[in-house]
Order: sequence, then structure tokens, then C-alpha cells
Amino acid sequence: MKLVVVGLGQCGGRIADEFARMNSRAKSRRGMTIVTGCFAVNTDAADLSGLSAISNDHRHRILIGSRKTGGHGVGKINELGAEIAREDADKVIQTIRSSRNPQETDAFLLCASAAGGTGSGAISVMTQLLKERYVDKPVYNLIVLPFDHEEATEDRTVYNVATCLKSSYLVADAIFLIDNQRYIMKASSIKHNLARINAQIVQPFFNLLCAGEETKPRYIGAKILDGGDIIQTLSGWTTVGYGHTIPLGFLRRMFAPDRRHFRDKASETAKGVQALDEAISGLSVKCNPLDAKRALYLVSAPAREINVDLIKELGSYIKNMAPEATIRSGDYPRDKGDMNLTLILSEMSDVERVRNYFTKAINLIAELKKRQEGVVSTQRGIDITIKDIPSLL
Ligand SMILES: Nc1nc2c(ncn2[C@@H]2O[C@H](COP(=O)(O)OP(=O)(O)OP(=O)(O)O)[C@@H](O)[C@H]2O)c(=O)[nH]1
Ligand SMILES: [Mg+2]
Repeated sequence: MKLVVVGLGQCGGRIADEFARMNSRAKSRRGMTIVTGCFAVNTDAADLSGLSAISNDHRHRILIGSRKTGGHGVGKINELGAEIAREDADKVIQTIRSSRNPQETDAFLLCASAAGGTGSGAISVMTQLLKERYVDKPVYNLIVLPFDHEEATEDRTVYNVATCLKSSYLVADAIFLIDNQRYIMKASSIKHNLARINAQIVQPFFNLLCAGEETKPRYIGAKILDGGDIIQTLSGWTTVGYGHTIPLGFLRRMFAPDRRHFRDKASETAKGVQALDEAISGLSVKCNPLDAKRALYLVSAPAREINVDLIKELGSYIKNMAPEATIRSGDYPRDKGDMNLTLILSEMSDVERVRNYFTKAINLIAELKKRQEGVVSTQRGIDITIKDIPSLL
């Protein structure tokens, strides 16, 4: 499957940068293109300069709203982010359109954080406009939810997240929810942390996108998972997980390369289940798999480790976990390396974290209204007394 990736705002731009890096890896290691275009759009010129993998020119790093912001961002006001996106959308879409033949692309993926200003405001607006221009291509969103501490210190966080999520839900074909808090590693510094988090966010997409683009016969699975399967799976609130195991069998094969021990088969199935467990416990947002209406998994491993029992076992494990889901699956044999698994749960009827944001935002709006009324009446009070004071002007 081939994507055009557009990162909006700082967080979105950095994730898009990570997708550009992933595409270079796909090109150099596997000779294939999985990202046909990668763009960063921002109101902040400095953020755009901080990227490294996205081509360093104005056709790929697109500055918007510079007349309004002077190139310094929108300072968390996501309404302003939305307004600027609307005004400059033609410039962005024209640039995307002219850079590559859009027919080569299966879908768009727009990435942004929900808590900031530029990305949070722009993502739904850009999604809507892209959907109008490219009626036959799905437009997906990847939305990053803030760390817990950001919510505690900044009222605007809850408001931005709720308005961003609601607006995107109205227009995007599917929304990958990525909860920063679930990726946090307390020991490392923030910058290092964010880079690591971004790499982890993108990792599950590597094999997922490569599998359907594979042309070498020895890497074609018994069951190919291609772009059609992915498009059929993605709908509404979506979560993604990734699990992997170290290649344990390699020692045994080193000492007895031609003999396959009967235990290998059992241990391969166990490894697959272990990778699946890791993918479930590391899902990008906390959710209940029972609420998923669609699911997909792709297992990738050295060809000799993929067997019918493994696929059967994984399938029934997921069916038990998400009994209402239509499940699609595939295998992607490789020469060597670990066994890894990408899991997607989609069309979630409920995601607690999203629901909480909506509830908190409703409470916050009511609270702000009360506060505002208080302020207005005090001003009126001053205004009333001020008229009796002589002015020196
Ligand atoms: N995972 C991840 N989260 C990030 C990254 N950079 C910022 N964030 C999160 O994104 C939110 C802040 O949004 P930004 O993307 O910086 O905001 P913006 O879209 O550039 O908007 P303005 O700066 O207000 O114009 C916070 O919740 C951060 O924790 C990143 O590289 N990776
Ligand atoms: Mg910014």
C-alpha cells in the first residue's frame, strides 16, 4: 500500500519525517516505495527547519499563515490553526498535487497532535478538503493525544483535544489514536523520548505497507495482505499495536541446520502468541477489543517459522478477544530476523480516553462560561464607578 503522508504542526511534521525515514528504509532494503509523497505543513518556520528526512525545499516543507503569525506558530489557538489551513489550503493541495502523480497513491495519511494549535486546527480542515478533491481516495488521520501532565497544567489542552477529535471524526475515514502517555519512558530526556516515541508510532506501518507491494516470489505470503484489506479494515476510531520476539530458533538451526525439531513448530506458535500479546498490551490507545468491529493482523517472520498452526492459533486468539470483529490477516515471509506482528483494531464503538475528553471539555466550557460571566460583571462594576472619576486627558 502506498501513502501520501502530510504532517501538520510540529508533532505531525516530526511523525511525517519518521515516515520519510521509513520509506528510505523500504527503498534501500526492499527496493520499494511505500510513501509516494511526504510533506510537512506548519505555521512555524523554525519547526520546519528542525526536520531531517523530508526534502528540504518549499514544495515539501510548506509554511502557511506567515502573514498572520510571522512564521511563529499559533500559540495553541487551534481555531486560528483551522482558519489559516482554510485560507492556505489551495497552496498546500496544489503543492501535493504537483509533486507526484496522485494515482500512484492508495490513500492519504494526515498526522498531527490534538493538543497543539496548528496541527490540531488544521487536520480536520485539510482532511475535508482532500476528500473533496480526491473523492476516490480514503483520507486517514493519525492523532497524537497529550501526556497526562499537559492536561493538568493547561486548560486549552482539553479544549483543543476535544474539538480536534470531534472535527476529525466527522470527516476522516479512520483515525489512528496515539496516546503519548502510553509510550512514555520515564528514564530518558523529553527530546530523546519524543524521537523514540515517534519511531515506535511508525514502526507497525513498515511491514504493513510493504507486504502488499512485494513482488519477489520468495517474500509472497500464503495469504497476502494488501492495500484492499487495509482499506476495508480502517474505519472510525482505530488503534494499532506491534509485537516482536527475538529469533530464538537460530541457535538450534545453527547446530542442526537440516533438521526441524517437532518442538520448533510448537515454539513458533508460542512465539507468535507472545508477539500478539505484546501488540495487544502495547496498543496505541487503551481500549476494549470487544468494542472493535474490524481487525487486522500481519505476521512477519523467516519463511520456515510461519506455519498453518501459527496462523490458525493467532486467528482464534483474536476472534476470542474481539468476537464482533471482521478479521483480516496475512503473512509476510522474510529471509531472517525476528517474528513480528502488527495488529489493528478498528471501528471501535467506544474508546474511554476519547469519551473522557468530550466529557471534560463539556464541563470546561460550562466552567469557562461561568468564569467569563463573572469577569464581565466585574468590568461592568468598574465601568459604572469610573464614570464619576475626572479624567486628565
Ligand atoms: N509523540 C509526539 N508528540 C509530540 C511531539 N512534539 C509535540 N508533541 C505533542 O504535541 C502537543 C503539542 O503540539 P505541537 O505539535 O507542538 O503543536 P503545533 O501543531 O505545532 O501548534 P502550535 O505550536 O501551537 O502552533 C503536545 O501534546 C506534545 O506532547 C513529537 O515529536 N512526538
Ligand atoms: Mg508549533
